[in-house]
Amino acid sequence: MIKFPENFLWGAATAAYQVEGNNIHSDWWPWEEKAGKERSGAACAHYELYEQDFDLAKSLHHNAHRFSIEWARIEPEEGKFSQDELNHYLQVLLALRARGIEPIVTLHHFTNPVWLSEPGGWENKKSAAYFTRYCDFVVRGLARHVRYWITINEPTIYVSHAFLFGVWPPQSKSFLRMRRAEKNMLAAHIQAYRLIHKIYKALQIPKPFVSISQHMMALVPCSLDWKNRFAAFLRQKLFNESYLDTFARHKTLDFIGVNYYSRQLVDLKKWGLRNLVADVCESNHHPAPQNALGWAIYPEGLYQVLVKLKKYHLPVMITENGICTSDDAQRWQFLKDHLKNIHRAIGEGIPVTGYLYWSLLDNFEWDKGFGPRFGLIDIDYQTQKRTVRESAKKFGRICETHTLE
Ligand code: IFM
Repeated sequence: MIKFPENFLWGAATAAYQVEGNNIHSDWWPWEEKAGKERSGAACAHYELYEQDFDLAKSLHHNAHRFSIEWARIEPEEGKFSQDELNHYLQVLLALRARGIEPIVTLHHFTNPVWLSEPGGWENKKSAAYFTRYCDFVVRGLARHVRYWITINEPTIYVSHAFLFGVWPPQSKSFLRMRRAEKNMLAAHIQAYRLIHKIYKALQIPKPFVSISQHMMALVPCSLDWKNRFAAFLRQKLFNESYLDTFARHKTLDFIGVNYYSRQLVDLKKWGLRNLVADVCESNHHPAPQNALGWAIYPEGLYQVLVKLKKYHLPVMITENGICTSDDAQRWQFLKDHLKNIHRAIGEGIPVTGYLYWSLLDNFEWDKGFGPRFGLIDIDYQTQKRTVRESAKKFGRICETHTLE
């Protein structure tokens, strides 16, 4: 039997664009059409059905829930802020609080208002200032109901997919453009962090906990050959730690939000900059089960990632971890195996304070559309009917007892 701390936060995460539906002022909306992708449309109609969804979360004994605010709803036109939309998110917060669920609120989760994408999106020198101005409006309005803020979700994934690999809007394939966006995102977090603390101080309410959600991969050398170990070390610095290092230097992290899904088997084919950062093993040396998107399932990687965070001396929250699969027994196995590895890390002194499964609901998986099923709760997209999966009920038992039998 494995026992987790009594004050542990248990729950699940979502993101506005993936569940709310009809985010017509966001850059992904016109892009889906232009790029010929599956349309997000009404998604899970969570914008209307959030109370029903939170009832289900409560019935599953969740005591925490992460969701995001859609910037384009709050500021559909540059400089014009919507009090009605802010009020919607206030109602969302009150609905969580009324059910005894602690909200963890994300301010940027991959999408931007269309008006921002036109003058260059995150490449625009003013983007950090625009983001901070939006945060100012939101945080002033909601501060009294929120203790945990995530400024930006997975900034490394966002900048690489949007500006380097060219698979997300604005589909750029340029290292320089990625670096420009990255610089602005780093500045955006630092400015937002300071602003949020300033607002709480002015309102004389207890200090908030502010962080980012950092996507972390277990970087495993395919063989113990020193070249592979060196490449894995370099990738750990670049992909997993560089943003955290910058923010830690600026003292702008109150905890570390970790999103963990998979591993990368590092196998250097030859010396070269590209090879150092991108070569992976293509043979079946270390077979692992996979999720529906073909990502290797590697629970011990979560332990490996967590112990490397010791040097930051900060609390850690798992802000995402999950599997897309049509086999719900596989989801339950995934959950148990990852929780065991978190428990092991806690035992070794890593102060993990919470676990948020990705995701509460099946949802719109970006350029992959609605195919991948990550949810604890199944969505019938024709009828918007919710069905709680067996794995969710078993996870709910852990949330209730803080114990994994
Ligand atoms: O769905 C995404 C989420 O938006 C960010 N983290 C990874 C998830 C699964 O790909």
